[in-house]
Amino acid sequence: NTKLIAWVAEMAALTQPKDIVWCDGSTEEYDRLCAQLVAAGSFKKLNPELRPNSYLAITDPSDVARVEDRTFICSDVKEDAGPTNNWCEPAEMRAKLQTGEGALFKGCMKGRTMYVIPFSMGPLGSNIAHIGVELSDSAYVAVNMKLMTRMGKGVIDVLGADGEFVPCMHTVGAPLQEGQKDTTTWPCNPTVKYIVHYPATREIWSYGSGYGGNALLGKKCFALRIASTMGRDQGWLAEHMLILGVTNPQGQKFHVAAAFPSACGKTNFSMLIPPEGYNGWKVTTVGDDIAWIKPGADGKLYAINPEAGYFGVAPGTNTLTNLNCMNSLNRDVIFTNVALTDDGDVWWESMTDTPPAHLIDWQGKDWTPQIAKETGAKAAHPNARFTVAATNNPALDPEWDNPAGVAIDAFLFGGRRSTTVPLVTEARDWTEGVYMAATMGSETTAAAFGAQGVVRRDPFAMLPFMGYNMSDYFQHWLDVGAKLQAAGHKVPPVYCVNWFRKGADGKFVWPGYGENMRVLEWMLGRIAGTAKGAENAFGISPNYEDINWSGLNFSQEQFQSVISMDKAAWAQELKLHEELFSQLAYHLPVEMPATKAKIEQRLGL
Ligand code: SAT
Ligand code: MN
Repeated sequence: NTKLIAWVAEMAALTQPKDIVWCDGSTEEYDRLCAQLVAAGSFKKLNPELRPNSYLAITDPSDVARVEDRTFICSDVKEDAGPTNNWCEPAEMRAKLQTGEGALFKGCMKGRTMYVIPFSMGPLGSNIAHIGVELSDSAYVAVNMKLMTRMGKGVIDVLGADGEFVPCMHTVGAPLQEGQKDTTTWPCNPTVKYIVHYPATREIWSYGSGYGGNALLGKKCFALRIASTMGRDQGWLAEHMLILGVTNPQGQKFHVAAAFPSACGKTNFSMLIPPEGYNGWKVTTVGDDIAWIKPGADGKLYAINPEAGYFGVAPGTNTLTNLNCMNSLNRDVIFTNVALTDDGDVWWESMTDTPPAHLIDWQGKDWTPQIAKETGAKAAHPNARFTVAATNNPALDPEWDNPAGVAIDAFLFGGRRSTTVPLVTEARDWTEGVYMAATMGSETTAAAFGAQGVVRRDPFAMLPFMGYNMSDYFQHWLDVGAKLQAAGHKVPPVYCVNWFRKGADGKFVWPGYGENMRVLEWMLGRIAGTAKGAENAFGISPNYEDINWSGLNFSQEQFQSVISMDKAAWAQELKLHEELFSQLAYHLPVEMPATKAKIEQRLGL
């Protein structure tokens, strides 16, 4: 591919690495790079008897999460990035990163190896898939990309002589001078970080971080921010959604796509194990984080998981909250920022009821339950992660790698809200569904730098991942639905869910995890036309008797406290919708305020 060869040469001239390695994606290569990371002290090989073929990486304390305030959408005009994104004029950003005096990428890979990492987002050769090539000076990135994407030689073959790819430039931003050795096992730039996207030319430039979504550029940068702009131009959707298959005892299978903000349980939901009383039901995972969705010729919406692995939050994961995930993590895992046990295994908060008597915490310090009690020190960082190939998942859906994708039967949108938002509400139509998704709020988590537990509007769970103007994105969703309906097709129903309502005691009322199956069953019943519900101001919610309670003790009162709509709380909530709409006034679809007015009318406000 002449374009690829020329680009690699041009980037090598800019960044001046000491050598270049073209990744082939083989197991030999993976093992070699991991051994190299072990030798450099960046990886610790875990006890092969307890955790075969697995490693622990510990990052610099400054480099533990996505950096939203350092993330830029450099569209030609500011309005195209919209009010929810940081924007910078492309020429100005290019000067800063590439062309100006002291530009950050000039010589940024000195003393380091540049890895050429070709990857496919989606099954190789699928007409929904797209190819990217990441150039990175981090071996950690190369091995993570091997688990997270279809990476290596097969991609070069699909690319052919003149195939298109998204160029993804990445550096940890820590060049080494002649003869200088790394003084750290996690090279990064603790103070200067840029996560930059040029939607017009479909380029990604990431500087200074080696962590997760900042550095594994196939994930949020490509599969969401750049892909959302591709989807807008080409009539498809790039979404922050898990995709699951659910099969009922009659053998009928449905596919559900569900959007939740980072660290709100997408991985758990996608690997759900139906509870006691649900004999014959089965949930299978197509994807746990991102969905690319295209309308098919038959009017159905077909979704693929562009990724090939999971980069999930470790703390909180255990055999009760997510047994399939724990079983996925038995071997072949890269752990980042979890704690190390004395026998060379890993541990994180709530992995087991009783913590080990002694650990080395994620900052390399001694940790005991007593120290934790006294100082509040966490063994694992709250955003500690595992990287594992999807093929390790015992609940992997047989269709997960199908290039045609799976037909979506329902969309779910859910935030983390301790009050106000009901357990589940069905939108009366597509527009009401888009409204629900657009106005979604959620309490912030450790997945991004900044204050935690603060409610912010997170439309479609896409706030940190939108590649263009949020209002134009709402319009795009309305358009996709309108086009299907105009052609005589049905659109999938849309649901708003909230697993996170708390009681007066500050505890979650809804048991969540596997018990979410009950909500899922109600939705499937709605699709089949068998389940009942009651209209409220926001949409349609189940009555107590519309949910299958077999095997669970959940009283009518408890149910009321998670399903009820409090008028005063909703008057408050609608003010926040209004605030969002005034922020997004430019190009805001008229359907948004019109839907809000209907809700107010129904509430008698
Ligand atoms: O670091 S990531 O962006 O990959 C994780 C997340 O925020 O969902
Ligand atoms: Mn995510």
